[in-house]
Amino acid sequence: MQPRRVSPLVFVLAFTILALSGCFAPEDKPEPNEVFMEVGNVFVPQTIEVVAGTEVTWINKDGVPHTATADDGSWDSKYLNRGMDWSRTFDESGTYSYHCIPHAIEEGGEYRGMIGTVIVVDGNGSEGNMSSET
Ligand SMILES: [Cu+2]
Repeated sequence: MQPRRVSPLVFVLAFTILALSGCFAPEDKPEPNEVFMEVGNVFVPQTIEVVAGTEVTWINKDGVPHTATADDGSWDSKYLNRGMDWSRTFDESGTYSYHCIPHAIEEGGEYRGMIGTVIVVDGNGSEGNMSSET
């Protein structure tokens, strides 16, 4: 019986692809309602758009702690270590700017560095149809 021969190159290529993907889970990508905190102090995606009522989950994929903290201070994940997650449901449409406390600096009300944005739109497509503006 002929032994199955697979070129060692196949293994090398497969390993390289997995290694380059950041870890050994090839499908480790954020879901539409997820934001990853990743190596290099970045939120991925940096801007996420969701329908009102969606629960957004931040997951720390990095080895150092991060936070997701609203620029206006109205919500805060507190420090998340690797593998930890935190969720918040966005019921009101609008644009929510947030940052990571240890990796962003504030200058004149604007944050720079590890920053992100959550854009919340109305589910029925009637953006701007808020109760305050009749
Ligand atoms: Cu951070």
